[in-house]
Amino acid sequence: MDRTILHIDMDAFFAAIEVLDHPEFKGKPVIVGGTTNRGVVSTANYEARKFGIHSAMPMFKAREKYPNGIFLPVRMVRYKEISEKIMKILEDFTPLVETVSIDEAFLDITGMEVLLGNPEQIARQIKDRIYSDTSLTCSTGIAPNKFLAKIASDLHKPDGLTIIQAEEVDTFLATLPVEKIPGVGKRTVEALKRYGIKTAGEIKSFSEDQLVKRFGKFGLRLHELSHGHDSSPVVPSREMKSISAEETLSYDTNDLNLLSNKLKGFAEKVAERLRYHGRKGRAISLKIKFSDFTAVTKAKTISHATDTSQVILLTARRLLEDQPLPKKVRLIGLEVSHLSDSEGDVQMHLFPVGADEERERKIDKAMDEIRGKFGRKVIQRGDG
Ligand code: TTP
Ligand code: MG
Repeated sequence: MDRTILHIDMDAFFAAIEVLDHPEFKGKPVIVGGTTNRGVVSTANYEARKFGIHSAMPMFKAREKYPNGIFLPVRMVRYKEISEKIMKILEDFTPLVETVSIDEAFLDITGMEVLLGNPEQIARQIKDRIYSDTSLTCSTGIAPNKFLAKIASDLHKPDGLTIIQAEEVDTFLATLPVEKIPGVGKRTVEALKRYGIKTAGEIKSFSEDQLVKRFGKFGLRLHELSHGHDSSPVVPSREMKSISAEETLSYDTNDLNLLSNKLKGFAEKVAERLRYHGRKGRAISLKIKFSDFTAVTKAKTISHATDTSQVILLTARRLLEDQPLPKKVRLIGLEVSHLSDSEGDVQMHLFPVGADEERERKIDKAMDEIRGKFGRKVIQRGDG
C-alpha cells in the first residue's frame, strides 16, 4: 500500500530554545554545549554555523572559530519540556507519531487528506501550529517512506518543507550522495568509492547478492534503499491516554450559560477527534481554573465508552451544574480519558441522561462527513 510519511526535525533545537528564552540573543551566534574547554558543542544556531561551528566539535575549537559567540551550558530539563510540548502537538494530528530523538519524529499521515488537505497543506498546518504554540521553527520532509522522508526534511533547513513524490524517487536518488544514507559511515563510503560509486542511485548497478557478499547484512539494506524502498513502519512511541480541549476565557466570568456553551464546542471537538482516531472514552472530566488561579477537576465515569458529542456534553454539563463557583472562572476545559478502541463496540446504549446514543452517532457521523468535505467552520450543532 502507498504510504505518506512525514519526518519533522526542529531547527538548531537547543540553541533555538536559548534564543527563545533570551530574546536579546536573537540574530547572534549562539553555541550550546559543555562549557569547559574539554566539552563539545551540542549544537550551534545557524548564525554560528556560518563561522564553521557545528555539533560534536570540541568547545575550544568553537571558541577559536568565533571568540565573540554566546556560549551557553546545556539545560536539558527545559529542552525536554519543549520537546514534550511539540510531541503532544504532533499527536493532535495523528496518534501515529514515532519519536526518534528529542527534536525529531516520524508521522504516518497516510489517508489524512480527507480531513486535513494534501500532504503539503498538512505539513504547513503542523509547522504553523508548532510555531504559534512555541515560536520555534522546524523542517519537515514528506515521502513514501521513512528513509526518504528523513532525507527530505534535511534538504531545506531551516524552516524547510520538502516533498519527494513517488515518481520523483529515482531522479532524487540518482544525485543523492551515498553518505546521506542512514548507516553509511566513512568506511562504507570509501568502499563504495573504490567501485566508483558516489550516489545512492549508482548502487543499483550491484545485485543484491553482490552487496550482501561485500557488506553482509547491511548490503541487503543498501540494496533496498538504493531502489528507494523502505518498508519500516512508523511505530507509535506512546499510547494516547486522553483527548481534551480547554480555553482561557477572554474575561473571568461565572455566567453558567456562557460556560455551558463553551463545553458544547469542546464536546464536539473532543468527540470528533475520538472518532477520527477510532477511540472511545469512559471518563469525562471538567477542569476549571478560577480567577485566583486555584483549580478543580471533577470527573465522572460513565457505564460504557463513548465517542458521541452529546453524551460527552451532557456528562460535562452535569459536572458543571454540580460544581460550586465561589469565584469567577478564568479557564474551562473538558477531557475524555480511559480510552479504548472503538472497533467491535457496536452495542446500542440508551444513555441515562437522556441522549439516544444511536441517533446521536448518526448525527455525528453526518457532521464528520460534511466537515471532511467542507472544513470544520461550516457546521456546528444547532441544538443544546
Ligand atoms: P539535531 O536535530 O541533529 O540538530 P539541531 O536541531 O541542533 O539542528 P538542525 O536540526 O537544524 O540541523 O539535534 C537535535 C539536538 O540534539 C541539538 O539541538 C542538540 C542535540 N545534539 C547533541 O547534543 N549532540 C550532537 O552531536 C547532536 C548532533 C545533537
Ligand atoms: Mg534538529
